[in-house]
Amino acid sequence: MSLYEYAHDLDTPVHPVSAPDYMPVEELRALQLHRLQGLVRRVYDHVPLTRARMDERGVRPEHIQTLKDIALLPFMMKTDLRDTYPFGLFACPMNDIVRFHCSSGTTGKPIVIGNTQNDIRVWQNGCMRALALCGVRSPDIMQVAYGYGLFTGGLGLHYGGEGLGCAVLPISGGNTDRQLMLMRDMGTTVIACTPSYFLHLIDEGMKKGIDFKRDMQIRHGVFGAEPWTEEMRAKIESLTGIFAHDIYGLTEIAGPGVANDCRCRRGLHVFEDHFYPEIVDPETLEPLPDGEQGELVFTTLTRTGTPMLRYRTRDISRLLTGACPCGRTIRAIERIHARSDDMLIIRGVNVFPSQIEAGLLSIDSVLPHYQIVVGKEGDLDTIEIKVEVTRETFSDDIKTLERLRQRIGQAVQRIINLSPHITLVEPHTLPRSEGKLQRVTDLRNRAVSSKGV
Ligand code: DLL
Repeated sequence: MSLYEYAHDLDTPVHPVSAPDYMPVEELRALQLHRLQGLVRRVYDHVPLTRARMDERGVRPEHIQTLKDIALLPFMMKTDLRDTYPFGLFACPMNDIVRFHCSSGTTGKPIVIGNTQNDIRVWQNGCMRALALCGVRSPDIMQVAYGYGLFTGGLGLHYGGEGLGCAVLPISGGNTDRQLMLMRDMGTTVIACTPSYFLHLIDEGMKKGIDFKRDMQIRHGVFGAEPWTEEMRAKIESLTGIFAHDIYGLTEIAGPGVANDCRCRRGLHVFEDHFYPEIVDPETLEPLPDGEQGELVFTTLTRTGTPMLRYRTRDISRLLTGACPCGRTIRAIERIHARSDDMLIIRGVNVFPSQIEAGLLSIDSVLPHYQIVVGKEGDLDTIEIKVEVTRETFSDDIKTLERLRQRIGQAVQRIINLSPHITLVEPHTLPRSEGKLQRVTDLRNRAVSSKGV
């Protein structure tokens, strides 16, 4: 059976948890409005910051009469969580909180999210639906190699897998030798981790003579928490023969399980009966029509601990138009290529790391391990891309290597319109990560420009 045919067999029969994915659209909109009205009332009554902002605009909860009226409401941002650290945006008594999660902020203090029993159930529902969308089901053995702890990846996928009746192996991130040993000995069928960590597992496995296609039982990879490209997906699938799925989410909204791609791979379906999506123009903050690219904004329709009204994610996406052939009625977003704050401005040109990744991986002998270093020579910005190439390539003569360097440079230049300096390096020489990988170093401001866990 080809991977494609297999994929098309994935979610039949539909797991009962997926029923809301297929709700008639009118019913879904009515449910969303009902939930939005309840949410706005709760937040207005219990969160002083939002109440003050709504009062300033002359907006009261009863003004929310249609879903479009969401545009009357103020936005929330990471800085609001930081400014009211740790509990200022909580909308329930502390007695109702059963678990905290935190995510790193841009300054020293993390942001703190409180979950009630209800919120944990809503989140688990999102993760179960995400996994069901991937085709994960009992009796899958699911190795959760996302970090457990304040980061939401580990516990989120853990509860999702258990909810579906899978056998979960809660190994957390790191300890790569043990990951590989258990994966092989126990016959893991589903791996959940960042795509960059999975690449590291493949790499370390190869060093030990492990061939994923021959020696492992893995059929599904549930990859997310960092931007990755279709080119990276193709690389992972061809190296391992698994089906690589894209799972999206963020701590402020729940964690993983806010959206997930389906077998059609048009984009990621949002579990919008709980997490209401909008796309806004990041400059004017005006809502954009479906199909247009902008900043992704979420409203947590059903959360009660730290509910978010119009939370600005900084992630760039668009809401897809037209029906999805999989039959789901919940809308889908385009996969996240970038965060607006990951954009590099090099010699005045806007560059996203994912564009560079797409160019690099279009060349066969390039391995999916690279680092981007942005610097300055005099007044001029410079960009160097260090990239691993296969060992066989490295043993080629200098002329062949130089030709490869040029080909890679041209492939990237075609996409970003800048000519990068390409440095070819041997396999296993660039940094690896057990969680989110930082691939960009911007020496111009002496700071590393993407974030980690
Ligand atoms: O990364 C939650 C998560 C865990 C998602 C495991 C998926 C799997 P945070 O640490 O708060 O939460 O980071 C959220 O990570 O705003 C995106 O910029 C990025 N991100 C998450 N998933 C994806 C994805 C978790 N599939 C931030 N593609 C988000 C691209 C992603 N970026």
